[in-house]
Amino acid sequence: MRVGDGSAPAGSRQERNTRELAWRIGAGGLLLALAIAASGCAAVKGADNANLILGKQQFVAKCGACHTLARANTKGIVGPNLDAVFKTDLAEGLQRDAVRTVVEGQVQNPNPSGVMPKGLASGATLSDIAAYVAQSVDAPGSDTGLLASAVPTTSAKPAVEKAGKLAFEANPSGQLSYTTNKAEATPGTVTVSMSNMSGVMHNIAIEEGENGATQKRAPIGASSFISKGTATLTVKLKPGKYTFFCQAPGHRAAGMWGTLTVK
Ligand code: HEC
Ligand SMILES: [Cu+2]
Repeated sequence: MRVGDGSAPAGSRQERNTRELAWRIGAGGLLLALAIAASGCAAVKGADNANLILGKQQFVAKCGACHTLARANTKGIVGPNLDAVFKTDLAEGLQRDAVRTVVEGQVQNPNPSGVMPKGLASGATLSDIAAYVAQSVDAPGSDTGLLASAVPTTSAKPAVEKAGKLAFEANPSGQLSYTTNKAEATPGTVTVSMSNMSGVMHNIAIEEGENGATQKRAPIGASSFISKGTATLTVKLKPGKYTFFCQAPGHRAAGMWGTLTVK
C-alpha cells in the first residue's frame, strides 16, 4: 500500500483515504491480526463463519441508501462509493480481510462531525456486513446463487389503479427503488399511496411526461416523506404518460422512479 508518497496531491480525497486507511489499520492492529488469521471467503459463509446473506441484506438496509456498492446493487450518493474507495488499495495489495477491519472500524467510529450515523450495526450483524463488503468491493461480476436472491428486486408487474386508488410499495429491503417501475391508471382523480417498510426515508411524487431519471418539470403532486408506514397524495390524471419518483436526494438518479401510463 502506498502511504503519503506524494503521488496524490496532499489533502486530495485519494491521499486522505489512503492516509486514513493506514491510520485505521494501525489503530486496529489486533483486529487486523485476527482478521488475517481467519482467511478464506466461500460464497455464502465468509471468514469465521460470517453470514454473507445476512450481511448483504443488512448492508442494503442500513448502508445502501448512502453508499454505492455494485455487487449489492446499491446506488446511494450521500457517502463515498465503496467500490471506488477500496479499488486502489486492493490493486496495491491490500487484503480483503483488512478491508473488513476498516469497514468495522468505520461503523464503530464514524467521523463525529460527518454525516454517517454512529451505532448503525454492531456484533454479529456488523461482522456479517463487513464480511460482505470486504468480499464485494471492486469485485467483478455479480452475486450468484443464494446471495443473488438475498435481496428482492424490482418486478415487471405494473401497479394498476382500482377504483381511484393506485398503490405502490418502496423496496422493503431498503434498495432505492419501488417494487415496480410501471403503473397504469384511468383518467380522473387518483389517490396514490406508497407503503414503506424499509426504514429508509422515501416519498412519491408525480411528474407529467415520461422523463426517466431526470426531472423535467415541477411535479403535479408529492406525498410526505416517511421511513415506515404509508404516505398518500391525490392527483388529477389526464390520458398520457407520467413519471412517478422519489424526491429524497439521489434516489431518483439511483433508479427510484417508474412510468405511469394513463388511458
Ligand atoms: C446517512 C448516510 C450514511 C449511512 C447510512 C452509512 N454511511 Fe458510511 N459514510 C457516509 C459518509 C458521508 C462517509 C464519509 C466520511 C464520514 O462522514 O464519516 C462515510 C464513510 C464510510 C466509509 C469510509 C470510506 C472511506 O472513504 O474511507 C465506510 C467503509 C463506510 N462509510 C461504510 C458504511 C457501512 C458499512 C454502513 C452501514 C452499516 C454505512 N457506511 C452507512 C455516510 C453514510
Ligand atoms: Cu427514496
